Amino acid sequence: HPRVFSGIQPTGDLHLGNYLGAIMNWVKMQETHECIFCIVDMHAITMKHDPKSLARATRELTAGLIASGVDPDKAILFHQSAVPMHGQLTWILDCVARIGWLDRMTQFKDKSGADKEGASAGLYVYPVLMAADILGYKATHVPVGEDQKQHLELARDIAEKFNRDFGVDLFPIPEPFIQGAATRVMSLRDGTAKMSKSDPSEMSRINMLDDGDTIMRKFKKAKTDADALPSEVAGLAARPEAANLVNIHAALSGQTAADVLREFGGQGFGVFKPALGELAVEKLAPIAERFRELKGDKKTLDGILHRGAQQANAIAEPILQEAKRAVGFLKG
Ligand code: AQP
Repeated sequence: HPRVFSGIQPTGDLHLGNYLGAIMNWVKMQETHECIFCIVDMHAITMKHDPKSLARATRELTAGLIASGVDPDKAILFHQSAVPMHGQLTWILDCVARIGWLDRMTQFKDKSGADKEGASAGLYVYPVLMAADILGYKATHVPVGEDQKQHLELARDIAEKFNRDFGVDLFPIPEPFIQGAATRVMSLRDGTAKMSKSDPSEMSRINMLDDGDTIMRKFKKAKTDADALPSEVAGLAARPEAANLVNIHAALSGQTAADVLREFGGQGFGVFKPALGELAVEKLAPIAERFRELKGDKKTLDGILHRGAQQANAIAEPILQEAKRAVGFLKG
């Protein structure tokens, strides 16, 4: 039966790319599907991190997700390290995945930078942990941004190989669910780089907690060409910065890019940017306000995560047992 799994790392502040590429879809899907949303703190330690910040970031992200509309009464919301399956299934899947497969992962190449030898082994097997996250719940649909497509394909390969190698039909092959008008939100400074928390320039991204003035300023200063907006989507083809702003508008206003161009085609950025800024402020300000109310309430947040972890564990534990049996481990 259909089951949705998706994860997000508690590293840095939520930005508009996370919201439009992932979280907005989570909020929609929780109305129609069984959903499991995971704060992937085990993924967050693959890079150098500070333990105190990680604990704070995990709570803050919980608050941020709830403020964005994730409802712990409709979806399971928990942190990864609280459910033992993630680590245990990863080991089994490490032995299924091939080194050649991992060598092709572009995110490792990007994140390990120049010093590949000095990167953690965890960063290298990161996609296998992600496969365990998904397969350990027998998830069928995984809403993600486009940047995660390659990892999802790897999870599919691992599921198929596991089923084939052990002659079982244990893991469903998960489908990526990449949807919305902004599946790849780009930097406001460079229309060819994705908006990301690790970009050193604050002007490159809209943070979910930016105040109204900051949002307006960032959009007004966003890099663009000097031409007016085209009246048709085809006219955006060689204009990555313009395309990005139009897609952001479309995603925030719940329209298509064509709709946005029907309204703004022929207008210059002097008109479009402030309109986009105002739309973003209107959508994001209530989220930021709810976030501020929630984020100090440690007890409530920890309670939500604890309950979510119990619910997640109840689903994952029997699946882990099936996987252990399939590879030939005796019952403990
Ligand atoms: N720019 C983006 N456009 C669309 N979707 C995006 N996502 C991230 N950036 C964009 C989606 O957000 C979800 C959570 O991703 P994550 O926790 O893995 O965050 P990330 O990819 O590490 O975020 P960053 O900002 O991109 O971090 P760095 O800078 O460390 O690489 C995922 O569904 C992702 O697709």
